[in-house]
Amino acid sequence: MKTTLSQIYEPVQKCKLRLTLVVAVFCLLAIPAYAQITAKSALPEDKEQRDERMKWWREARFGMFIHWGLYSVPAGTYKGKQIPGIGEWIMENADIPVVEYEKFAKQFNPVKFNADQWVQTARNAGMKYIVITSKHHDGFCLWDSKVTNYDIMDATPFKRDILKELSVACKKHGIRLCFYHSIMDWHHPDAQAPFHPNYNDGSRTNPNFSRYVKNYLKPQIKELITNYGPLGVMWFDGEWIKDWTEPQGVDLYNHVRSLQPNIIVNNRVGKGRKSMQGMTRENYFAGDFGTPEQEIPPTGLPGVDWETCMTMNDTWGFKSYDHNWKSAEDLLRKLVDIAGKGGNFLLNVGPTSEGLIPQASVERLAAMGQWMERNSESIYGTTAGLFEKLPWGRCTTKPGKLYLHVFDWPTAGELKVPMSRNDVQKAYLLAHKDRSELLLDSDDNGNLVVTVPRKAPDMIDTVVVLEMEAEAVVIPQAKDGTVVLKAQDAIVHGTNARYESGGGKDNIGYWTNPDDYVIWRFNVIETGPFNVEVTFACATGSGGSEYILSAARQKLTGKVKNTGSWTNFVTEKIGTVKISKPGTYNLSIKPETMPGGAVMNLKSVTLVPIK
Ligand code: H79
Repeated sequence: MKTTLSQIYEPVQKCKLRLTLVVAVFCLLAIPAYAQITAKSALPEDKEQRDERMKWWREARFGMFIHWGLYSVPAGTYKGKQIPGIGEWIMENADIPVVEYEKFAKQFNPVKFNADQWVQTARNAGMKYIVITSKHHDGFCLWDSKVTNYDIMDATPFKRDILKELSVACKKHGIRLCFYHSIMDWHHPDAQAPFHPNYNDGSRTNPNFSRYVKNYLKPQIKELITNYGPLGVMWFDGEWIKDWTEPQGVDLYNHVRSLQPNIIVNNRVGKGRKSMQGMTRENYFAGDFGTPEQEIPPTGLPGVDWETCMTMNDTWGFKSYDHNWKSAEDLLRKLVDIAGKGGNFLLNVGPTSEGLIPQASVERLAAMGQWMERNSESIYGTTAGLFEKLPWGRCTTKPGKLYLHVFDWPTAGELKVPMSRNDVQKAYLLAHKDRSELLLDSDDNGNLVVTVPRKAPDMIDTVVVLEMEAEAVVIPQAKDGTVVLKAQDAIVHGTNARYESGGGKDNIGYWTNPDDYVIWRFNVIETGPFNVEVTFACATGSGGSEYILSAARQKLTGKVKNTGSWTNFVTEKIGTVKISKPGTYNLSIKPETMPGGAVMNLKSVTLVPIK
């Protein structure tokens, strides 16, 4: 019986409705390929259990792929010829016979390999997990496998269990260890080895393939899952071969989960993958997440887990002459683009046969790490941003927070966001330690306008954080058209200024820090020009502060005069503003200078319609 995700998650009677909804969403978005990934598991699991299992992975957002094996020895060149294609496919692409390829094992002696260094390189980049090739298509194993001698201990001069050393280093540095494992095997006689010179021949089968699965593939997976501590992910690949079937995929999925119930398995365990887009075609295939390869889906889908895997140059396994590196800026923006769509980024390195991650990769990872050090809050634990398209960049979100990732900095110093000013409590630059607040306003089209520095603080991606207001107070316009903004309704930003009342006071007082400012939000239905009147008090000797009053994106300047005492309030007209569209607006008062000990006691601002 085929079990769908809906059936696992919800009572049976709801199943049809949910499927209809899912289908409706697909039709709306017109991306039928991006179907729900399903864990068709013999282990019953409800939504809460699945969410719990996927939690660390969803929060991690950024991982390191490591393609390492014998192919790093030829490094893209065979018998003096540069072989086109991805480096780890050289055995297939150069038609190398098994016995010839095996000889690379004797040359594989990566004495410069340092597991600690690799893991630190990943961690310093901001990566939370590592997926290393326990075995790639060529069949060579990076650990001491009991079912073969074609491994690091028995076939090479190196004789160190690479996976063991990595598992120790990962544990030490708090990185999740994960294994990539190829189902396809060009070395095993019961798998694709006899297909030489066409190991990847999609039309051929091996009559002994099930023997390979039973006596070799599954025992190896058991070794990997039982001997290296808790693993994050089993990442299968090479599932497209004709011999591999969906029932075998389900069986392997359950084999893995039965050995470590909390492990996560990619969708290439089964036959659901739709080409390199990597997502699962329908609701009926094994695997926990989709695996777009070398591409970023045009949009994400709510509730669908996926991870884009990608190379930094044009190969996964090391090729000595591939210098076509993506820039650090490009890679970082890809990470942000992916996070903004709700996916993970699995970024590849292909170490050399000496055991070193190429310097070009190390440099790019370091640059990404520098940005992550200041901005990772906008990546980890975020979900897809609210906006599908933003003209200047991307957006990620967390409860109560929106992270605006600005790639193209607005030269006018005003960042426009297609949302209501009313929904936002405050804004600041994530990388600025003091988190000083940015002015917020609305434009005539109802866009939020964030006043930002004129020069981009970060050329690659400046993150502006919007904190969302819990409850929005919007002051209504009175029937006669006036808008009265009282001190007690103001949102006060800053350290000292606050509302005070009693003893003749009903005002914003203690305004002794000129960086403090106040904002009201108000509604206008009756449009037109308004006189702006400010009611304030200021003790003799403290006068002279100048301030900017912004209302509906117009700016007025005011100067506080002495009124005799802190409770002797006077009303002054400081100018006029014109509001031509009904809507919700801001009015803020921000000091420019404060020659005395305080700015003023501010009682109210009134907009009086000019009839
Ligand atoms: O390990 C790296 C590569 O060696 C391996 N996957 C990454 C993570 C890989 N990349 N490309 N390929 C394998 C080439 C496979 C291409 C195809 Fe197909 C296999 C074309 C047809 C069969 C997969 C299944 C893509 C379309 C259908």
